[in-house]
Order: sequence, then structure tokens, then C-alpha cells
Amino acid sequence: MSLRDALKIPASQITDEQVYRERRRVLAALAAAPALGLAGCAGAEAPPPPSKVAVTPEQARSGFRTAEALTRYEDITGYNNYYEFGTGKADPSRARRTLRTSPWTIAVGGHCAKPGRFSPDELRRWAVPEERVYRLRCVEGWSMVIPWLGVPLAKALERFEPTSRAKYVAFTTLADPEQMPGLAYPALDWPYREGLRIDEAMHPLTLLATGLYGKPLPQQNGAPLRLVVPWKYGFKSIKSIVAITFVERMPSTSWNDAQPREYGFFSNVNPNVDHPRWSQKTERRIAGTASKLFAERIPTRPFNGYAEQVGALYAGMDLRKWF
Ligand SMILES: Nc1nc2c(c(=O)[nH]1)N[C@H]1C(S)=C(S)[C@@H](COP(=O)(O)O)O[C@H]1N2
Ligand SMILES: [Mo]
Repeated sequence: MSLRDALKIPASQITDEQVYRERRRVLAALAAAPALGLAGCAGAEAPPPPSKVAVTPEQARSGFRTAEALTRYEDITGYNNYYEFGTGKADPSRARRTLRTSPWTIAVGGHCAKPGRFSPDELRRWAVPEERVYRLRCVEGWSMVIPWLGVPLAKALERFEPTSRAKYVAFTTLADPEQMPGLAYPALDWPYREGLRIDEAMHPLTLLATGLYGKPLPQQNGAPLRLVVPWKYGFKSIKSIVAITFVERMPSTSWNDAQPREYGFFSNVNPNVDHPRWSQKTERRIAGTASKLFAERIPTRPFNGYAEQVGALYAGMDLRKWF
């Protein structure tokens, strides 16, 4: 590439690509040294159990809508991470049409009295989707403000009657190479998997999103149903979910499997715990008319600004250890 071409690339994009390359480089190194893979420092010790602290409705509601400037629809739907459609930010919006979002069912099983399945239509009959305006903070250092439509995840999970053995909830994304061109590349260990502790899953802020900006969810944002956990790094908010399983042990998750030292199971947004290769103290807020290139840097807040709503879930936990 000539210097002239190089200069045309916004610095912001170079950063993303470097982050991506670094993620790949470390993945390759880990694959070559399998013994390292499980050697996460937290792995040896039992993780802290779910909290029993109940969040009051007023406390929860105060986190439902931020008054901050909304990110534009075109940015929310044009600048995405959805590796099943490619690792470039514009890949998902270009490739999305191949994802068939109807008919769709989510299978629910594991430690629950009534295993079964549900469709997006059934979910909408159980509860009317409500609007939630949440911040979304990606671990890469950019953030958006997104007006989601969705149903509290708890409203769906309760129907299946989880038992006392359900300490965690595991989520799986569709993995169909015919619909998802990115599956041809081993960017991650497919299918994409994520997990929450049961108290996190049942928290009133945790949403099963059905739409955004009052419209159905576009494929690139995780149609027809995706998780939104606003106090955690964006990769916890798993897209296009096909399975939900109640489990007793902390489930394995895609990014944690790939690089356990860099992406913890909890991954609560935390400006005081840097990613091993970059600072998490600030973020580039893509909002209003600001494109990624010109977005201002603002301080990152503990739990992404939701400490009042979720801080009690982690009382007594060493957040450096359980990052
Ligand atoms: N299945 C799946 N879910 C995913 C991802 C992915 O690659 N595959 N990327 C995650 C990451 S890193 C982020 S930041 C958010 C981005 O959500 P958005 O594109 O709707 O802003 O989705 C998360 N959910
Ligand atoms: Mo992310």
C-alpha cells in the first residue's frame, strides 16, 4: 500500500484492524500452545455464587432510558460486530440478507421444570416489547446509545421454571454456513456462545431485544432475537439466539475460550481494569452526527454507568480477578 493510500484510511479504522489482527495473532499463539488455554488465573477457584440482592423496581427503572444523544440509525445498522458475517464493520450490513429470520425458534432446556421452545411471536404475546435506551460499550473502545425494543429476559426465562440448580444461563447463536458466510473462517470457535450468571440473566435491565428505533431488529443487529446486557462489554450481547440452557457450572463462552486472559466471563465494563493490550479508561462515543472517525472520547464509567442498578450483584467480588 502506498503512503498516499495509507493516509486515506482513518486512524480509527487502523486501530480496529490492529485490534482485530492482534486478536487473531493471540488466537493463533494459543492454538499452538493448548496448555495455556485453560490456565486463566480465575479458573482454579470456584466463582462467586449468584447474589440474592433484589433490585427495587425504582432502582431498575432509573436505568431504562438514558437522555444522552442517540446514535444514528445508519451507524447502529452499518457499523457492526457480527463475525458470522465477516470481521469488517461493514460486512454484516452487506451480507445480512442471507440470514432467514422466520420461521425461528429458540430451544430452552437444562435445569428447568418445563423445557421447551418459543418463537419471537410467542415472546411478543407473553410481554409487549418496551423501549429501552441503553449505552452499548464495545470492548474495542467505542460506544453507542441505542433505542432498543425488547422484553426483559426474565419474562421469557420464568416460563420455563428454572430449578435451584440453574446457577448460570448459556446462550447459543445460529451457526449455518449457508446463511452465514463468516463461518467459513475460524475467526472464533463456532457456534458463538455466551453466558450469564442466573442473577444477571434475571436482572430487569437484561433484555431480549426484538427491535430498535421502533422497527424490527435488522439481521446485522442480531435478528430476530438477541441479548442486550448494557453493563457488560458488547460481546456478551449475543445475537440471533437459537438455544438457551440453564446450567449449574459457569458455561464456556466464545471469547473467553479464545483468550481467557483478555476476555473474562463476567466482562463488566470497568475503566479500572485495562484490556492487556489497551486502556479501557475512555471510549469513542458514536452519537448524534459523529461518525466513528470524529466521535469524541469520553470517560468510561464502571458498569457502563449502571453501577446503581447492578453494583450490588457483585458486592464483595474482586473485580480485577473476576474481570
Ligand atoms: N453471534 C454474535 N453475537 C455478537 C457478536 C458476534 O460476532 N456474533 N459480536 C458482539 C460484539 S463484539 C458486539 S460489540 C455487539 C455489537 O452489537 P451491534 O452490532 O448490534 O452494535 O454484538 C455482540 N454479539
Ligand atoms: Mo464488541
